[in-house]
Amino acid sequence: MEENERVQGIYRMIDANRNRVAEGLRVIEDFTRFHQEDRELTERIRRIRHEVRKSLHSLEGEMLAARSAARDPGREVSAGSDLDRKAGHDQLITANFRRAEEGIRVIEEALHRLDMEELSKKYEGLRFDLYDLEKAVFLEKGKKQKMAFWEYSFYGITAEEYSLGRSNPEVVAEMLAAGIRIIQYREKEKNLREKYAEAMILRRITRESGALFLVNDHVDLALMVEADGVHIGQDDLPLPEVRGLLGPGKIIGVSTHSPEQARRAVAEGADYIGVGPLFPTATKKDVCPPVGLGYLDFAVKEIPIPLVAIGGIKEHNLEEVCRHGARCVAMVTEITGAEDICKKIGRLRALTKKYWR
Ligand code: TZP
Ligand code: MG
Repeated sequence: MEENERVQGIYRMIDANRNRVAEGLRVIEDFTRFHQEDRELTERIRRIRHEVRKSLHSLEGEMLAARSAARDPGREVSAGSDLDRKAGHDQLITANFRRAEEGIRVIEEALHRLDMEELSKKYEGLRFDLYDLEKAVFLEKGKKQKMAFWEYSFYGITAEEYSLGRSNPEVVAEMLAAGIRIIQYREKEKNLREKYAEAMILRRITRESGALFLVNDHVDLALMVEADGVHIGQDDLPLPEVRGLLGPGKIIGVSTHSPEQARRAVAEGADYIGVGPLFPTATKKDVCPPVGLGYLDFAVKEIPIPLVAIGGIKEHNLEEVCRHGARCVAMVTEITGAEDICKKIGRLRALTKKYWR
């Protein structure tokens, strides 16, 4: 093969793979934009897509000259694609990441053969950026699925002192049997070693029944027992620091009692907020006076992340809370203090029928 032909082949290879990469990234970008509605991820993908186009600008003339209409590589790539037939979102996204990563790899090699080492290195960097991005997209996807648990559900919280002599694991087992899918381990009295042992049990049984497990206050404990996340209050460790320790994949919930606190929690990246106490409650010793249903109205209207209504909610006022737009409700004494937790939750659920799906 003549040298000229060899070089032309390399340019065509770069041209074709630039299209392949751009197409793959476009599919992922539209997924994060329209399906995940994640602005930051979408921006990151767009940046890489533009970078891939921009960095090859200096070779545009050569690539154009090497491209022949009859052998349009872009057309071959599209025709050979089975991407439309991919079963689920996961497969579709994985296939497109592979496509983009492989395309970049080919461009890297081709540039290397043209002795363009610096540019080749740049593409290597882009490929590693894509690997990170792939992880982030799937992390975000897993988190989204978990946050769907906040839609039309009860949120169970432990409180052994109100549990009629039953242990925290016993009460949680009953909550799970009754279909509660979010459990928070809240325990203010026991020492850390006891909390650790109990949290281990709760993690096991929540996992077995496909429920989420959150730990109140203790970030370290949450990490040790592989909880799904933590719930923190206004006097606990600062949210940005907690996020730093837990990473983006874990759920962080924050108790809020005012619009300012709610807005700050959202700005700092909380995954959900607690809204309350709506009514007087004796369960939380250091809690502020009831904030009232007006604060729930505000949160339902203005806060773009999941909410959990809390504080003094009982069978007799649950409907009112639902009428004000709550789709996730936490009750401590009403559930832990019920003689028959299963029956209690059955009655509570029946009351929500008119408001929830
Ligand atoms: N955070 C705000 S109010 C509260 C917490 C933990 C306690 C709610 O308990 P109850 O028994 O449902 O009123
Ligand atoms: Mg706390």
